[in-house]
Amino acid sequence: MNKSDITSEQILDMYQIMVRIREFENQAIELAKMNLTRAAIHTYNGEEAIATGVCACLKENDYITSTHRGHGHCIAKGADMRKMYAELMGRETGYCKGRGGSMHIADVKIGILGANGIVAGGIPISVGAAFAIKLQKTDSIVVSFFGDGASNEGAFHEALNMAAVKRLPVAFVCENNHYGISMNVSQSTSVERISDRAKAYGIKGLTIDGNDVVEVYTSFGKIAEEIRNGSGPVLIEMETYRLSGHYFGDNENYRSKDEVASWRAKDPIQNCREQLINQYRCPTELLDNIIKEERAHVMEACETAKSDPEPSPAELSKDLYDPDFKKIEWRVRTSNSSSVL
Ligand SMILES: Cc1ncc(C[n+]2csc(CCOP(=O)(O)OP(=O)(O)O)c2C)c(N)n1
Repeated sequence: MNKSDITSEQILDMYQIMVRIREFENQAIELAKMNLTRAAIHTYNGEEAIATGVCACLKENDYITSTHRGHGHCIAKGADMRKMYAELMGRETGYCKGRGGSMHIADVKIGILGANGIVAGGIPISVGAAFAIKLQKTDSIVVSFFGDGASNEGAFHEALNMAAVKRLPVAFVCENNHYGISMNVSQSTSVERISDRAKAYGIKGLTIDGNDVVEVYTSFGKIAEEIRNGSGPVLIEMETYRLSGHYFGDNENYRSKDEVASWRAKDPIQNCREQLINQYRCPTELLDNIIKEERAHVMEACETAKSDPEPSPAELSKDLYDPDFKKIEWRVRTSNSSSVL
């Protein structure tokens, strides 16, 4: 699909998802301020166009792997926000029964193979899933979301090589928000464009504007079709910026206020809103109502999760270890052999 073929309804739907993600994140920050969250919170503010535009091209039986900054990917792929908030707050009703927190949200039934606290940890998982799809001969594809920092990890390079050798149906989506915690990409990365790294693996690489949801949707839509038709893996760098700190509590002393302001002017939600108003004559009341609706929707999910129970102390270790693991541990401890451990 070209940009000119996209309808105002499709853009409006994506605007709504971006607003949902932003509202979710803003409320997550409020929970962190109230000390109700149980682990670090890395918000996706400013990067919403990527998860939204990419996931709008996916089917339910397509898969994604995510990162420590994964709330937006999960929401765009259809995760249940009440279960997400419950997980953030350590409640029994959360995605991991409150044992995992923000960085461990997964919903395999709808193709979310997991957020991941290990930088680049999701990339090899996406390659494994793509290998399974190839063996099963279905038309699903996998999208691996990761940051610019992750592209300097060994796992990224090994995974791209393996995916290229096997021509696997996987899209590597690098969210280049210019920082790995406090380090600017120009100090950490050997190439001008992260997409240049595709050449080393003999695959297609391209860079697009990750703050323009229409561009993400149309460019990624073409790539997704190519991958579905057997092109093999593609590396797509999407340029963006995180408007909030690396995590809740970051003092942000590694970047200037002017730099943040220059990217705030390129806020993907505001961009999309302006496109809808100026190019499609969309009434502002309609867009304002979407914000009100999504805020109410998010608040309802949050308030319900807040009143959900915490795990009982007696059951805290339940579901953390494989029951067979304990058996092995017991056998080792009671063995007479001194060479076992
Ligand atoms: C293997 C590993 N190394 C280091 C860390 C600590 N860490 C957490 S987030 C992060 C920065 C990641 O940067 P990037 O991949 O660009 O993602 P972003 O935070 O910008 O979304 C680091 C180094 C980690 N979690 N895992």
